[in-house]
Amino acid sequence: MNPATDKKWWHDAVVYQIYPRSFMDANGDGIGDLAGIIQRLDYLQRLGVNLIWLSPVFRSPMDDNGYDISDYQDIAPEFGTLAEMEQLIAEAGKRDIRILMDLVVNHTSDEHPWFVEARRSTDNPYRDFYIWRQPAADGGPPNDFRSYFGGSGWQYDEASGEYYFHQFSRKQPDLNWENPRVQAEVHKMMNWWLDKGIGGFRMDVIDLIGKEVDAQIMTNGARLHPLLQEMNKATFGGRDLLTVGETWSATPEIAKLYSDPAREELSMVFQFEHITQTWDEEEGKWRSRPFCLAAFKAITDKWQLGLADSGWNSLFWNNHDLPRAVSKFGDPGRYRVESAKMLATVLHGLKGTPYVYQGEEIGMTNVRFECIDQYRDIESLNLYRERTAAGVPHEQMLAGIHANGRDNARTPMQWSGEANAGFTRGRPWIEVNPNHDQINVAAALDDPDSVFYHYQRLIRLRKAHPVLVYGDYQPLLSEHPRVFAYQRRLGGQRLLVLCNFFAGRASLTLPAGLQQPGEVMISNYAPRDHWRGELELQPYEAFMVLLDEADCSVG
Ligand code: TEU
Ligand code: CA
Repeated sequence: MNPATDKKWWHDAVVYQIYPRSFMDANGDGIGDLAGIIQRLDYLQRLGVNLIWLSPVFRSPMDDNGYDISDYQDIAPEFGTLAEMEQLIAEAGKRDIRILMDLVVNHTSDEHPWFVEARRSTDNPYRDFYIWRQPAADGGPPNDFRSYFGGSGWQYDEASGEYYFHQFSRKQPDLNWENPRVQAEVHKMMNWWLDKGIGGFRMDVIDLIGKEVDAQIMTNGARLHPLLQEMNKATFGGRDLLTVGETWSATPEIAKLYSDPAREELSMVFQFEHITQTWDEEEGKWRSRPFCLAAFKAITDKWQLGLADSGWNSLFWNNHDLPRAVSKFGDPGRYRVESAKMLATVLHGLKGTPYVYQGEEIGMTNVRFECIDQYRDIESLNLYRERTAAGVPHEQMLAGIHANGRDNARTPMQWSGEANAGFTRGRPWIEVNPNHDQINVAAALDDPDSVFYHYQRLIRLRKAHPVLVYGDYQPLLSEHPRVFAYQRRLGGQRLLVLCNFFAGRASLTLPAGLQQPGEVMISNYAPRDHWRGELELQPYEAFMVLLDEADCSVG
């Protein structure tokens, strides 16, 4: 990719993800809404982000908090109205912020008119919008595919005596993307939103739409990339927008298929290897494995170097499905501020587009509800029930939910130390994290040393320094057990990033060629005036140095 010729407006952008149900409640019903987001746009402008990834706000029975859509061209009443959505797009635009809508088209809600029609009879014109199969010989599900949310992936339909397929909840039937009418309807809907001036799409589990159900091939089916090329041509292609696909199955090679501009598919994808390496082989996310820096380094090297020449990386620590960054990869206790800043420095120094999940910019942490009834997430509740029924001890499942459950990300945004963290005047749909008295936006804005201003500075640095956007990535000190270090090089410019991932001190000596004078761009401790000889980093110490242009070859 030649920065001179292939520059994109979003190459130096930073995206902020909003989970609308938990961001800001303007009308006191305890549920976040569009009016609440509009109220907080000045805060996001102050942070400096350029795009908002808005998790679904479409009409939905909320079986999976909006990832089960019953009308793609209307807004869920609890979130607001179409007029408010258009106002959000306009008000954000005034602040140079564009909106990415969440495109959830691997499945719809079972209350979507397409499915209501499809269910009427086997010869209904919408029947083939979904995936139906005869029962197996024993009258049971056609095969043993398990839903991600527990139970079989097949739901029996009394009326027709057939089963329909759903990879998520039974209220999220999978669409049949082999049906050209499905493709055309989705393309029409996407253009309807594009005509409203949005900045692009985040695409939910997009690696699943090319599935071959009878062969139990769910990800990376043969039709996947042709479907995305057709979608590109029929909708956002040629409109210079940002599109990012959620692809749990991607490898660097596959990611290049999606994000090589010459292939006219997507701008980038979310890959999750740095997340799943913290999951147990057997139990998956329901049993955590300790964070392994060596594994994280290897994964980061692979993706940074793998997409160096073509394609583009997305960069994130957390989102609405994942535990909070500082709790997962840092220290939510004594070194919460230092480790939150370290994680931000590591991520925003890499090549690709950084994503900030709401609350990450103030160092919000995981929550530990002691009672399963305090949880709301369909995945956690379903799997808790299924696994404890199968004999897994309550304590073990609760520990899994404490570590990796999705509600960790979904407790209300902490705006102040007041009641309900200033999120609502009503009763929040899910309890607020009790530590909001300490961790909240008001306190962060009052404290010049807060995590907020560290994110603000990183976002500004990305705008000011092309080396942070286009510089080649080069790992350093790869064998160091406690420090993650790398450099970015663009022309004669070299930017050095050094990060201690642990609460203990860490000693290191840089290659001679990097012990050169330079300017500390950002640090979570008092800036150092040199990095010659043996250095001893403080707990979670992290800093970036722009080395002087003089002779900077690696020793
Ligand atoms: O997520 C896909 C997905 O597989 C995760 O839901 C799942 O939780 C996994 O175990 C990671 O923790 C997408 C959306 O991001 C998620 O919110 C939806 O629930 C899901 O698709 C279905 O739309
Ligand atoms: Ca509300």
